[in-house]
Amino acid sequence: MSRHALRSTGFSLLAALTFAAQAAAIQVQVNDGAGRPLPDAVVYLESRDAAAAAKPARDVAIAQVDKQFSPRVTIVSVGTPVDLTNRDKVRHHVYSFSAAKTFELKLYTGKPGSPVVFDRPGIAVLGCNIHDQMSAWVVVVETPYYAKTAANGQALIDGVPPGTYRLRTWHAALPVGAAAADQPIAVAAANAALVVPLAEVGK
Ligand SMILES: [Cu+2]
Repeated sequence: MSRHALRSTGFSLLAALTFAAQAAAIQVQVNDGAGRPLPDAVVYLESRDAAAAAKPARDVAIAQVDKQFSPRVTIVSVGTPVDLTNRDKVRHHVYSFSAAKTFELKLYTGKPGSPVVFDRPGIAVLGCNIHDQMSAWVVVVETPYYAKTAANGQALIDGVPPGTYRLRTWHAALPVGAAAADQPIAVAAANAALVVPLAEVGK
C-alpha cells in the first residue's frame, strides 16, 4: 500500500482490509520420529518484528484437577499472568525452579491470591510438592504467533504477516533442557502448510 493511501482517510478502511488479507495462516503438522502425529507440541514463529508485536495474553489458566495439571502444556507470550486455581479438595503446593520462572504457591485450595506472571522467555516446568506425578510445562515466547498441536498433531498459527521467521517446535518428550527445534521459514501473503518431524521423540 502507498503512503498516499495511508494518509488519505477515504482509503483508510480499504488499507486496513488489504493489510488483514495479507496475513497468512500457517498450518503445522508435528510428527514424532516414527511419523506419528504429536499432540501437545508447541509451535511458534520468531522474528524481530514478532518480538516487538508480542503482548501479554489474558485469561490463561492451568487448573489442578484430579491431581493433575490441566492443561499439561501451555504456551504464552512474555508477561502473561496465569491463573493456577486448585479445583481439587486436597491441597496442592505448586512450584517451579526453572530459570524461566521460579515461584512457589504453598499449600492451598481454590484460587491463589494472585496469578503467576511468566515474565521471561523460556520453559518453566511446574510440579507439586505433595503429588510427585503432577507435572506441567509453560513455554514462554516472545511472539504473538504461536499454537499448540491438537490430537492429530496439527496446529494453526493465524494472522501472520509476511516476512522471514524462525519456526520453533518444542515437545515435552524432547530431552530435558533441549532447545526447541529451529528452522527458517519465509511467510508469504498466502496460507501455507508444512510438516515438522521431531526425530528425537518417540523413536
Ligand atoms: Cu498436588
